[in-house]
Amino acid sequence: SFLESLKTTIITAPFSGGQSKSGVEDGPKYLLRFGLQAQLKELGWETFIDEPLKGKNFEDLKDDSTDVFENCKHPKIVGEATKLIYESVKLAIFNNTLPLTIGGDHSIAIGTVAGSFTKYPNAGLIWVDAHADINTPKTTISGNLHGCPVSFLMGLDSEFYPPELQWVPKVLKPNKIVYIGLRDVDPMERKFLQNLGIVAFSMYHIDKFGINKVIEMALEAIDPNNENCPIHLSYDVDAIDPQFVPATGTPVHGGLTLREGLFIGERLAETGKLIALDIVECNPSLGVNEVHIIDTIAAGAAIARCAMGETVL
Ligand code: Z70
Ligand code: MN
Ligand code: MN
Ligand code: MN
Repeated sequence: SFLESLKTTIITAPFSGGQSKSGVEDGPKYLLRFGLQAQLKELGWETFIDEPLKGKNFEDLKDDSTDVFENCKHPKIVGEATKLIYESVKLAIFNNTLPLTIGGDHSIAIGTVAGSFTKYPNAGLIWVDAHADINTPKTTISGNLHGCPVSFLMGLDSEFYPPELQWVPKVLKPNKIVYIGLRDVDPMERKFLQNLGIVAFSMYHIDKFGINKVIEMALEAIDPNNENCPIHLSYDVDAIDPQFVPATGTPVHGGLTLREGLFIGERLAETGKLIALDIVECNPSLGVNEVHIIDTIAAGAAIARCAMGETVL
């Protein structure tokens, strides 16, 4: 294992500037109120909390209509927030703790992955999501930067980046990321996946092979020569079907069952290779009723626990 002992830093990332719906910034508060920290302690983890965005009011800054770059919305606050998260993840990981970053929208992974790969340059990234999040400032149709984190980490179309995001180290090679759960991919994103030869398992592959086989293939893809590469898991809860996880910004039908979603975490815990974990896109404001909110937050917390070693027996 890459950790000397079970120590984790829960990094709160209450940020919504990567997309247009408000409420996702409340994800960390709800996950903590649900008891996530105590649940991890129960699993034997010594827990620390870091709040890198504390004292910042990014919500108000979302009204700044000058914070645009071409079609991209809010590059300034995304650049500033992700830089703070990057520093926090680096500190956590160099202090021999596992950074568990709780979002917030998925733009925060710009900071988390840049941070973890700074310590572990040969790491592999497992991106669990309905979406590929590999648009560039040139290809994005929505202009939402939560649809772009992977491209910044790879340096795709890098001559066309907003100045506030030029700090991002280009740590990710196409053969070190693998996707699980895709079902809503933009045409230009699909081109990137094809042209770069990125290994991606859509819902079609999960139906065809089953989730266990898909994870085995995913693990093989990011570490083909069995070099004990560490793993960063970036988990967008919208990978799971909206019947189980309804309170999220971009729900897409036909997703993972809750069990398939948790199995990914359980299987990764079993590898002993996990070095960083993100749980993103829990948006309590988008629950139509209380049950939706509880189901979504409970699922987010359960993913974290499973990936951090919870077992039934
Ligand atoms: C689309 C875009 C996205 C999450 C939506 C959607 C991206 N490809 N990611 N919700 N979590 O806007 O670029
Ligand atoms: Mn995502
Ligand atoms: Mn998504
Ligand atoms: Mn969204």
